[in-house]
Amino acid sequence: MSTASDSTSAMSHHLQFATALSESEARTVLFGANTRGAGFSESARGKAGEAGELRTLFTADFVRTADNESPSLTERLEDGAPLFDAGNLPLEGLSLEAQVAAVRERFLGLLRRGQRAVCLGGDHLIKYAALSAISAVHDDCGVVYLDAHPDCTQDEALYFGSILHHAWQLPHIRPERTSLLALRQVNPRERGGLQHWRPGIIPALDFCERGLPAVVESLVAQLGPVKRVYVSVDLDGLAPHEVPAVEAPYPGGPTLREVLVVLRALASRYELVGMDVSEFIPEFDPLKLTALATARLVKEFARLLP
Ligand SMILES: [Mn+2]
Repeated sequence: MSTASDSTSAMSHHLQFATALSESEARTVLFGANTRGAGFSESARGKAGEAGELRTLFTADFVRTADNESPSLTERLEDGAPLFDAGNLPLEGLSLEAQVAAVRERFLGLLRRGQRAVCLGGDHLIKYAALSAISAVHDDCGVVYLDAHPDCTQDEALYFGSILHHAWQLPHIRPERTSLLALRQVNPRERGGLQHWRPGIIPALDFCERGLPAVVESLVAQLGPVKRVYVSVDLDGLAPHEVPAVEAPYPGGPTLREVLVVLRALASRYELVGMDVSEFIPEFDPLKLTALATARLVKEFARLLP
């Protein structure tokens, strides 16, 4: 832990890969939003979070720093010319509602200008904020929700376990246009939410049992006749050996490579309007594996073309 904390002073506030000269000219805009207030899971790590021991570091800056220290082009040797790094939203001291409103507003501005928005959390609050902005701007947008968990507990309170229960009550976010990608850890209350809302589901085992082309085929079928797609990433959706620094790791997820292949296939069929990435805990990332995986996801996403 001391290693991670010691490096805070040297943290970068800008991703050097992002070389667009101004936000207005950029095709994709990255911003950090360290939301806090979505709660913590029942896991031991979650309990540490509740006790205030976690999340002292600014996640987006940790990702930027790791990538700047180990810089690279995308795998197709592209640079970051279409990507602008807009820094971090100031959210310190704001209520849960005010944090959601601020992140939603940032998404709204970018979506309305037709720019692709990428938000690094922060906790699950960014997901609800993003989806409520999507619902306000687009009536034809599907959602790919990469997560080991379904986050659809039918609960009045907005927290990490009820994000989709609330999002599916928004006018233009619909369960029949949502695909839960790599689902594999569901509790009985969440099963009740799944039975109520009936979203599309791609179980994690589909990645090996049916293979990537079949996964893409199922995604397309589940998203229905949409033109656009928004991608919401809980890092615990990925295989934890590649992305270990999350609060609720659960074995058996797809690799980063598999997810990048799926995203590439989606980009060839839909306009990808944005992405959020949440639940990264820098204190658990001494090798910076999770940070580098997150950075790669952002960089490849920024260069995905229709
Ligand atoms: Mn999750």
